[in-house]
Amino acid sequence: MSDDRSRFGTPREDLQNTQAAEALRKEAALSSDGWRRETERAKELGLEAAPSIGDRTISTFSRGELPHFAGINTFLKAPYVEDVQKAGDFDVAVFGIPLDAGTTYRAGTRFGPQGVRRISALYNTYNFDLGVDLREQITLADLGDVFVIPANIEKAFDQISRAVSHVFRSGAFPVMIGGDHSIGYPCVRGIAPHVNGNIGIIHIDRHVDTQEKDLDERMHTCPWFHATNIANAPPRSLVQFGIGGWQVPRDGVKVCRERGTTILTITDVMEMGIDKALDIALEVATDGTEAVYLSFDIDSVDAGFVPGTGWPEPGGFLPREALHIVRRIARETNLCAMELVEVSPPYDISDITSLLALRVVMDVLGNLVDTGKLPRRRPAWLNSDPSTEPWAL
Ligand SMILES: [Mn+2]
Repeated sequence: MSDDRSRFGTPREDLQNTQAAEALRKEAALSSDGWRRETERAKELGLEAAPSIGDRTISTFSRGELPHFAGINTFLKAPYVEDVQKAGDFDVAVFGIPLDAGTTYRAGTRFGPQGVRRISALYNTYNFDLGVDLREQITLADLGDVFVIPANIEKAFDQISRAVSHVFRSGAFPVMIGGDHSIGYPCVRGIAPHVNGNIGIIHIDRHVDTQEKDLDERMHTCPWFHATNIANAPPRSLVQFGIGGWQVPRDGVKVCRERGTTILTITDVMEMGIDKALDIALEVATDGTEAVYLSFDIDSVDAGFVPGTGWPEPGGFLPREALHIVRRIARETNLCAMELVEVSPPYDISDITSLLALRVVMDVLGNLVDTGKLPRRRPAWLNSDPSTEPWAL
């Protein structure tokens, strides 16, 4: 019955140029070599399956992606690369920054990396609409977590800058999973000395995060005050997208006004249309810069979708708007690294906050692959041996 072609459909003429039609064509062109290597490796390390198992790609011990509910949850079941000296052997290096010392209300972001890794078991490496398969097209490592110092935020910052610097200079594309938003400053500080030229920062958030201190320390309300003090991360190249509501401290607003950062509220984005707003954001972040850094705060999304965060605020982006935003950022900028912050699993429900955070990261990677930006050649602006050590800035 299934071979009776008289029962098959034919693609409609008027749907030849849809994303779905293109997705079907792209899938046919993808390799399956990575998958074959993974199943061979699983059999070698995890034994041939019992004789009663018909599918001979299955092993006795689970050693790869399948089954999704089994195994040890690294990010997307990527290899855990214990030796960080090997970071540069991979196109993308994901690592966690489990810090919540910078939170000022709900804590719990120290469990953010674990939450995102756990739910990442749900995904495979292929995305239908993009027509990409990360396993076939790039190499991905999970480097584990930075050893943060929970009782001393400045020492934690030094550890974070050192870690980010190490990964960044290796040439791998760094993905940092926080952690609260205070990590934005030490992450940029770890990158800045390695970029010959200026860095633009695209900050997706409901909060400005630009005050000098909060509760007498450099908390999660403060990263962009300090990051934009770095010589090659000027405030004129900082875009703050989605800001608004009842949780924006006036001390931070004053700094934005004085330094001339570019802010677009949710209402601005709605009124001008998301693509026009993005045109402006991309222009500000790329004008006169060599590379763009993406800081995505999960609380930029409406509180109804992201209960697992420190300062939930109603009225933010819808999930598919968030995905559209990162799609365009990945496709249209010279993205050099990203951070995903403020996922707090103790407040989450059914892992939905972690899942959206994961999706944001995955969509950035997928769009970088789809546009040929990953795997990347060593960028001309990348300086692996700067005269300034980042933690000394
Ligand atoms: Mn925020």
